[in-house]
Amino acid sequence: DAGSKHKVSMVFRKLPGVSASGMGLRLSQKFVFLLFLSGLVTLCFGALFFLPDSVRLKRIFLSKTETPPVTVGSGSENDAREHLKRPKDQEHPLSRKPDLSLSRSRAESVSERATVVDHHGADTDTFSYAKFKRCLLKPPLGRDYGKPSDPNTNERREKVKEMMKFAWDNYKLYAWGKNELRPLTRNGHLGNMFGGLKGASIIDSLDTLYIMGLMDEYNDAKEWVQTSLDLNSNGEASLFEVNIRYVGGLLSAYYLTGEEVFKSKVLELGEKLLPAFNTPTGIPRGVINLGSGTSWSWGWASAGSSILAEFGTLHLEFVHLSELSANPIYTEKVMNIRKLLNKIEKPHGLYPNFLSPVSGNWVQHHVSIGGLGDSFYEYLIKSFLMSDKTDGDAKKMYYSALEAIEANLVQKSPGGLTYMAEWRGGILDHKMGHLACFSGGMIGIGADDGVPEKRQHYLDLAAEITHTCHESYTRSATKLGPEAFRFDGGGEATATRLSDRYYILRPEVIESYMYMWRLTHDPKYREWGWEAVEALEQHCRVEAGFSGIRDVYTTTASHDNMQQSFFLSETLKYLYLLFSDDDLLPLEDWVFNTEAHPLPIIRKSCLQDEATQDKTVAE
Ligand code: DMJ
Repeated sequence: DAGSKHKVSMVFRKLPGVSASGMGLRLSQKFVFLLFLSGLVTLCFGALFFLPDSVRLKRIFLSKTETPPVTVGSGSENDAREHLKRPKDQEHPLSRKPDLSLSRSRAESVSERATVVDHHGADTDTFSYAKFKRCLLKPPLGRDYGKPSDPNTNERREKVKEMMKFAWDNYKLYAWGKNELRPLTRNGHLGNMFGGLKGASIIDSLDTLYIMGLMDEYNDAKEWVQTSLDLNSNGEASLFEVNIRYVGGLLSAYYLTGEEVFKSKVLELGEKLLPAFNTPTGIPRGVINLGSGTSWSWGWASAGSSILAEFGTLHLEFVHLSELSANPIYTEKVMNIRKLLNKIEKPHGLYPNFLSPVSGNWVQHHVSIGGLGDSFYEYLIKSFLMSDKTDGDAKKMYYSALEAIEANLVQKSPGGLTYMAEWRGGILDHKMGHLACFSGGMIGIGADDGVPEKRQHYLDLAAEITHTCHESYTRSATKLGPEAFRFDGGGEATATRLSDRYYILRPEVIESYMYMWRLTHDPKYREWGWEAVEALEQHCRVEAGFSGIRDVYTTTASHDNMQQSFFLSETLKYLYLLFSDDDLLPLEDWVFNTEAHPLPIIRKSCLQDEATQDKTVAE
């Protein structure tokens, strides 16, 4: 407008050597000005190369060409993709052994380096799938997809695969693209846990389908991710649930298959979760709007608090987001949570379930290894294991937490059953939730890194807890366990309240069987797993899928009409692994997130060695 034009001419009038009329610069001044301008543009453009990959600006200006995976050993991931298209009876893509030798010849290094330079230019920080594969100790799918040599075990494994196919086919038929299948009414369920994100059962199933060799089904799932997984939703999501199912599911699909689509989707989603950490302490709130980034606490959480098992169950996935994006921000966010928890005063060494994201203080003194607390402890030991045993803080925090748990919560019933009670400001509630049954497996996988004099003790404790959880199953009419069982009021390992009698296809007891099998090879764990298969078939299988039941103590089933996505991601995966050889997703290379999505152990020294080799060759 006229006013602003006048203001501009006033400004120029004040500059020495500049006439306001027609901005009459002298030729030499114009030249200097243009030189300065082009210098500035070059500088800005150059600076883009130094920004981390995840910065949006960089991606707009320097759109990266997708790097086809690099040839490793006898095969390549491009070949693998071809194999995915073959009929399902044919070879499973990762069955051909990758070259896992770390001492590659110089010639190999040179040829690989050439590929890296071609596609990534100078960006040596970019995640290399080929490098990651070389740093694994074993092939992810084993010598023969973990096929057991014993025919009886193999038959059981095939049965589990059939259950997965049945659950998947019905989901596909009646609920495709929705979050869960409602098997009685034969329709889909969206719910409000994922902020408008869809396809939870698809994301949760990707890795299970893949390891079972259900390749047609896996390809359908992958295609849905490519064409229909829309991350631009605008609803209120549980940060925890989106992280463990979507972030975890996409991460493990990427690590297993090398398909770029999973990586780009998970990085896009990861960015959307970051605003949840914008609180005075950096402790995220439980609910986040994925569109606007606003976050708040659950209405039911006392005094606007955040939940231990929610903000304490981000570590594994966020560290991997940093790995893949080469952006440290994700690790910084979870390390900040860790720092605060490490520093804060803990009653009797215990971690209460509610913490204020504003003051950083505990809000209530309720401690539980079941719901609200559970996976926080799991992620401590798994962070240590996933860091190739370098994360000393996680190790220290885990073993001191376990000591406090043993001193305050672990109890023995009159009938000789070991269980984990809950703690309310010093008063024990003699109840154990189904969720707490994951702790058998957790204590088992942590046994070996405890102080030498306690290792056997931890393994025994893990076995005792798993035994108690098995008892909670055998003491019911359906041979499935209730949501919570008690050790008071005359009962032992049984639910005394009507409201605790349901079973919603949860995995925790079977999860502990799987770990205990891997650790001890005691055949009873496979037998217990088989009992669960029979019970699921008898009481939860309906015409169009699997459903939870309302009362485990009666055989006249009342179904809840819900096939939970964790049934496909956890319950059936753990059963399948239980009846497989140990070389299917070997624990030397993989840790499972709390939704049973396998994430690889990060071998920093191996990855860095490789980086150094690449650099030397380039010089
Ligand atoms: C799953 O989503 C995860 O295992 C979580 O840690 C706890 N609850 C369910 C399964 O029961």
